[in-house]
Amino acid sequence: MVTLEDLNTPIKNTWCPGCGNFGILTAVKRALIRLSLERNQVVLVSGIGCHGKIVNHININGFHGIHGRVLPLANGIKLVNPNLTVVGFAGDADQYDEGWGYFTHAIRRNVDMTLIVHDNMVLGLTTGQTTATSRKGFKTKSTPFGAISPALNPVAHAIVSNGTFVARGYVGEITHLTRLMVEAIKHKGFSFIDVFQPCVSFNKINTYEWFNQRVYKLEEEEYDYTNRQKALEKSMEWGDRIPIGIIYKEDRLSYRDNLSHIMDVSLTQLPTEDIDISSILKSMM
Ligand SMILES: Cc1ncc(C[n+]2csc(CCOP(=O)(O)OP(=O)(O)O)c2C)c(N)n1
Ligand code: SF4
Ligand SMILES: [Mg+2]
Repeated sequence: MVTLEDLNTPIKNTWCPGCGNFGILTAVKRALIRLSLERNQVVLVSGIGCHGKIVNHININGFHGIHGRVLPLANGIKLVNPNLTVVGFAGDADQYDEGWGYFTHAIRRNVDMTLIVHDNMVLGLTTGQTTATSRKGFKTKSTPFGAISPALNPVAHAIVSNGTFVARGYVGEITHLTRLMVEAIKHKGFSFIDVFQPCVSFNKINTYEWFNQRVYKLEEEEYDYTNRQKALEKSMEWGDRIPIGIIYKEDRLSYRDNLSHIMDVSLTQLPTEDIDISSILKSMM
């Protein structure tokens, strides 16, 4: 069984002191240990941004991909080797700006993987510009008069795109976030968690203090996450009170399960000895 020490790496961490990414890192490690997953059963994929460095700090197979392309990479890995547990880490600009199209379709197809979005409502690595989840009026160096468009709502969008596991977490609630990650990874189908992850350097509005004053746990109220209509309503709650927890969940066949009539073995199990690709390679020269 994997221990916390097994998961540590010697790579120097360059996140700013107090960055919300540390909370996500701790929660993921705890979740992987709680699920008793062995290292060779898991693949982590990340995009470009401060969040993307997370794969450097977990001693597990990791693919640091390109900006906005966490989902195509993660989906490909899962489809060729369905025995793997695949977890993607994306930033809000990464997923909700550059990677938005992939988001909708991975949800709709119900690919069996987990997507964790580090939602700090800003481009962190590029030192502070607005993203699709920056609130209207949010000022940065490149938008000194404030963002002019309203923020999109990824949680509501995931529900209307027929998502089967839609959740929201907050790094200020690490035990709760760990539980969410455990449930998300166990879910058979596409599981998505939007995680509030304060960027202490470039988002001085959506701070720990800001979230602490607003965030509440759905588990502490009477809430039925299997009711889609109610979930949509809940996903739109924003202001003095912002819910975290599983917002919507249902069971549905995953993308690959729907293809079982044509894919009874994984590509990684097919024999390769008799395959000769030299003529294909030649045609490309
Ligand atoms: C294809 C491509 N477009 C743009 C960039 C420039 N770039 C680097 S990181 C980044 C986004 C960072 O924001 P976010 O995804 O929110 O991650 P964070 O740094 O906040 O974790 C961008 C646009 C890039 N590296 N590649
Ligand atoms: S710039 Fe923001 S998101 Fe990036 S490491 Fe620093 S605090 Fe974290
Ligand atoms: Mg960001």
